[in-house]
Amino acid sequence: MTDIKAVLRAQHIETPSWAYGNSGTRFKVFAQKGVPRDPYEKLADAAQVHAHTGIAPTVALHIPWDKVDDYADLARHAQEAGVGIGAINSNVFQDDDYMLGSVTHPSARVRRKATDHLLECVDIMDATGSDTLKLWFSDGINYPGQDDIRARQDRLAEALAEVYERLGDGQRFLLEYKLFEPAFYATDVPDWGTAYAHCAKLGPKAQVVVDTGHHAPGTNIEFIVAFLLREGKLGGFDFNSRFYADDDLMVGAADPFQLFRIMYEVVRGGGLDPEAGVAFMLDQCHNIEPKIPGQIRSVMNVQEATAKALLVDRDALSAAQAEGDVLGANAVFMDAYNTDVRPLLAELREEMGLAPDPMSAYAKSGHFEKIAAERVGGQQAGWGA
Ligand code: AOS
Ligand code: ZN
Ligand code: ZN
Repeated sequence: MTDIKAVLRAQHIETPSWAYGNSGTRFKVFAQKGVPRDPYEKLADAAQVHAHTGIAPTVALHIPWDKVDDYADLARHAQEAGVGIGAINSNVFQDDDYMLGSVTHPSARVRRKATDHLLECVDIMDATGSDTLKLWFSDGINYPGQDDIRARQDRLAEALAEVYERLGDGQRFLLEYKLFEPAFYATDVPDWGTAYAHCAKLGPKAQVVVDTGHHAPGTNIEFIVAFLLREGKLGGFDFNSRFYADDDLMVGAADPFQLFRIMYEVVRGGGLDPEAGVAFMLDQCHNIEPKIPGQIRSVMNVQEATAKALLVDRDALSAAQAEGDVLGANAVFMDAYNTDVRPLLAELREEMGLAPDPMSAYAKSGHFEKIAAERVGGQQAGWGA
């Protein structure tokens, strides 16, 4: 039988630097107390999440939001704080130049500028020791006929190939897809199939990242996860919750059952094996809730769903499936989902030398009061966004 606690101890959930900054919607960004003023302070906040959960040892950076002069120094600082640098997220959506796209833009000059930024992100991976580049393109068109859909695919393929060539040993890129927004008529990487096709053509260092908020309502995300894992193309997740669009709410908040179903396919496909290289990242914004507790709660939500997925009695499930016992198979699945795993996780944390409840431990730690007093003028997550 699987040693569930050992698997849960080994699971790593990566928090994003931008979750610690001020955020909001296009209507209003709400400034909160104690928000980091620079990338160093974001790392310090991420270290708090790791200190209380024990399973969030890396932080994703976003360039240029986390731009510093010396990335090696930033990585050293992270290590001192008790965390490592995770995925490097590129940004080819924020400059005026990118109004009509970045790597798929009709102008060769803009495409060059965008690709150069992606290559610069690989330099930053070299300097920080990060092994993952995350690519999300806001590219697309708003009106039929605005640009040539097929030519844009050619331009995308060309840029991806150049970045792929630049990757060193042990480095990879993850290509993210998104149904719509900011482009509304035709997005250049709208779905997992498009991302998969580009990655499959390039080779093993190109994989797909599934952002759970980037699908049409009703999409069976766990099917996508099962398919990509089977093909060795599931590079990781950007976890969050959605009710309507790309809401970036806390993972597991809107639909914990969906998260369980996703995690079951991860377990079933061997995706928790560190060798599988599946990165469990959060991509969230905490517009109205406090940020560090929001991240702690999110890490716990992923952990709870993972524990439930590990509890599925695989032998009983296989037997019921083989017999065509529809209700029996479904019952095995639901039994696991309906199990309260919180006592198990509290026990696990105590075995790891942590407080059983990370939320109350953080609240009692006095960290928030300290940063609220010390930090004045916190940064916006996506400055200028
Ligand atoms: C955008 O919708 C995506 O989810 C990206 O992952 C994006 O790169 C991230 O939000 C940081 O900019
Ligand atoms: Zn994302
Ligand atoms: Zn998104």
